[in-house]
Amino acid sequence: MSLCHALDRPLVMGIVNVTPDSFSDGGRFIDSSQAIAHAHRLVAEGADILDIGGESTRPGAQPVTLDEEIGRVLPVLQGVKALGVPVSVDTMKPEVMAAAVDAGAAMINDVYGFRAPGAFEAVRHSDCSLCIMHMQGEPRTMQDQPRYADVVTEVEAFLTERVAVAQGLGIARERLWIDPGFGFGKTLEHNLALFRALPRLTRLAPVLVGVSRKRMIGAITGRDVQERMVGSVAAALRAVERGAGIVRVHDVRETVDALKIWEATQ
Ligand code: HH2
Repeated sequence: MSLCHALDRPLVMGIVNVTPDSFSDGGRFIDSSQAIAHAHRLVAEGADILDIGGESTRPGAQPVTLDEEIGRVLPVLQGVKALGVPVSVDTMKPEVMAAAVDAGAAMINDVYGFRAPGAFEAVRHSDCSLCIMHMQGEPRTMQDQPRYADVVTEVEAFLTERVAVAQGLGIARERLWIDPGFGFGKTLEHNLALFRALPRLTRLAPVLVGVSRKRMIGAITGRDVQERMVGSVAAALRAVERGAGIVRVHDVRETVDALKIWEATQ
């Protein structure tokens, strides 16, 4: 199962973290049965896709070993199959990608933009979709001092190059999604410039936007991480208005409601 581009409406991707240190839900779903139960809830709330992640990419987060990550992600992937919704796996590791593809993942979501040696190759011979995200630096240090001469041009150039590499390897364009990577080596100003540039980025490929509960929402609203739902829903709505095809969110029920109103009032 892959996520084809011919979407008649924006899709809501529900976040399922299987990590002890994800920034926004503090490891509440480290146990796979809890993660599976959470996934069931998100689908009942209207999630169109699930995004399962076994390694936190929170600024300052520590990397996890390959075995640890596979041990976190695969049981959850198997456990949510019966739900019948497409499942994305959020990973930077080619070995995890290959295992996820074998286990039936519909999308591989790589915040490192498939730059690890063997990453594109791990998904190439499947019909799995790919989400190619931009990140400056690496998670541990990316927020130290992000710098760009022109953030939009640089992010666009990076994504253009990655899309070309993927296509050069025979990965069909219809399988590719891009993501400017909000908060990944970016200041608030960088994030806002990229947000404004979403219509421009959609000319390259369909865009996935992940701003849910992030620091930029906190910086704008002055809210702590557990109080960023309304800000996150507003941002998701704006992202969709500016052309996002998928929004990656924690608060599925609220985002789905907001999008229903948006669609009904088009
Ligand atoms: N953000 C996070 C993780 N994966 N993938 C995409 N495509 N776009 C994003 O913006 C994105 C992502 C943030 O990760 P983490 O710090 O683990 O927090 P959470 O998973 O709770 O959002």
